[in-house]
Amino acid sequence: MKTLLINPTYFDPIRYPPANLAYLASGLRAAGEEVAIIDVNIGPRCVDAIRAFSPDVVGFPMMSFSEPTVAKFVKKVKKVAGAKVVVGGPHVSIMQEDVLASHPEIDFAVIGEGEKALPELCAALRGKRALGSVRGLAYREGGSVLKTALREYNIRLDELPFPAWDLLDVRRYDFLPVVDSRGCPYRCNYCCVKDAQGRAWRPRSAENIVDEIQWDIRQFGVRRFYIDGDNLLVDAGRILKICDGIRRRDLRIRWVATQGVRADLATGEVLSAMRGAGCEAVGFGIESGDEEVLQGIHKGETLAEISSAVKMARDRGFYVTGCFMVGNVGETMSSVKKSIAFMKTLRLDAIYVNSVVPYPKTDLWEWAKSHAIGFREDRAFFPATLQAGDVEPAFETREFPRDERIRAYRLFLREAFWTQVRHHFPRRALFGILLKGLKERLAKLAYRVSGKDPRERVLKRCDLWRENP
Ligand code: B12
Ligand code: SF4
Repeated sequence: MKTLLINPTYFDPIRYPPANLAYLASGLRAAGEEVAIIDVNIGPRCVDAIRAFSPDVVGFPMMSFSEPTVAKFVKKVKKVAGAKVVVGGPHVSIMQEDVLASHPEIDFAVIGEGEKALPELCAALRGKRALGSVRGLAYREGGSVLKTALREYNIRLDELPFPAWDLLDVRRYDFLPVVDSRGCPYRCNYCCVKDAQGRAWRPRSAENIVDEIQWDIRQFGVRRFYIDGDNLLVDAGRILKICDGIRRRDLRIRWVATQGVRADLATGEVLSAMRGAGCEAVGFGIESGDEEVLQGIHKGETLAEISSAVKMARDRGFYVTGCFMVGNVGETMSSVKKSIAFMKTLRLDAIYVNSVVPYPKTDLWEWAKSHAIGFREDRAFFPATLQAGDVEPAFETREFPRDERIRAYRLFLREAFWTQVRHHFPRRALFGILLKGLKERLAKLAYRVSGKDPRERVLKRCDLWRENP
């Protein structure tokens, strides 16, 4: 059985290799299945490749924000290949059988991890087992959507084969991801990882991670990596061992941990070890500069912990990034001003500001359903999370009405921009910030005029996306 995996999620200008699909492909290969991957970010000529491979099954990953994009791709793929279509990924694990109910053109939905479920589905399609025996599967039968027993999040990550990067042209990407763990025990109100990957933190061993990095260097000549996991530092002993392994094996890599680093877990010892092992950038999800808001969103961190972690990282020469949110539970214009004031004290190298979006089934989503005014469950606002333009807030509250939310968001963006300019002046990075600011402004203008995400141009380059492929 031939399975083709297609990455429909578009990025611009950085290219992130699809770790999800590389893992799925290695799972399929381990089960003796034939598999190929197409990334629409890389290969604009997909139609010929699909016809040449002639797949029996085509798989797409689906996030909440990419649901409409995937739905459109599925229709086109059906025209070109006529294969069975299966979707998986965070949005599917969260919405489960609802995904099939909303998209008649999709045949199967895999809920949870796919490395074992996908080969089992292929076996079922070959008639070797019953569909009903594949755990974590939603499928159609006699006009209704059925769901099998859920699959537990219990894959032992060290036992998985390394991601099948050989199926992608790795030279076309900026770096390779290393998925260090799955699942998260924390309870941030806006986060869906508990449903997407499970509540328990499942780490890979330090040795297994360093083996993978060494294998990537030997096989593909790659020396730039990023940590693609949610919680790198939960076990301080493990991260120290990872750094020690990188140094002892003399791997000479450059890597970044711009996500997955919690400020409350970032000790001086851990940060020094990371820096010594070639880590150049760390990023903190700061979210708010108001202690009460931090508590309200169950971040489990204090402003003092954040300040201290950022300072320790700066002192060790990291490029330090920080992400903030505007409009969370309990937020008002005055708390946003506190966030701005806090942001200015941190001397961050790069600052990202997002207008809050309640993703399905998160605590924030549940809260918004009962407390917020004008909460739109239709998810049509998801493209807004891509920072493409001035964001229409997903909801408003009496204490923080819509117009004020927009004003606060714009104010934060402006202050973040000038804070970065002042911070980098007169260093070379200043040029990059100014260029980024200019590009963002043009993108916003295009967004406002056309109502379309300008970064769709990545999709438009792809022949499968264009009408009548
Ligand atoms: C790395 C990462 C990124 C990276 C790169 C993403 C990439 N494509 O490689 C960057 C930094 C660019 C990024 C950006 C964003 N991200 Co992000 N990201 C992640 C993160 C931390 C890890 C994803 C990953 O690679 N996991 C490792 C793989 C192996 O696991 P997996 O994806 O779950 O895949 C498994 C299963 O889901 C399943 N599966 C997946 N796909 C498929 C397909 C098929 C056919 C099958 C059968 C099974 C299957 O099998 C896989 C193997 O077991 C997740 C958090 C998380 N833990 O999932 C957030 C996450 C996916 N991101 C999220 C968001 C919101 C964003 C942004 C919108 C943030 C923002 N405000 O800008 C942007 C969107 C950018 C864009 N254009 O897509 C949300 C999505 C929520 C949702 N409901 O959809 C998540 C879940 C974070 C969260 N806590 O809420 N992200
Ligand atoms: S935001 Fe990060 S720390 Fe918080 S629950 Fe999600 S994955 Fe865990």
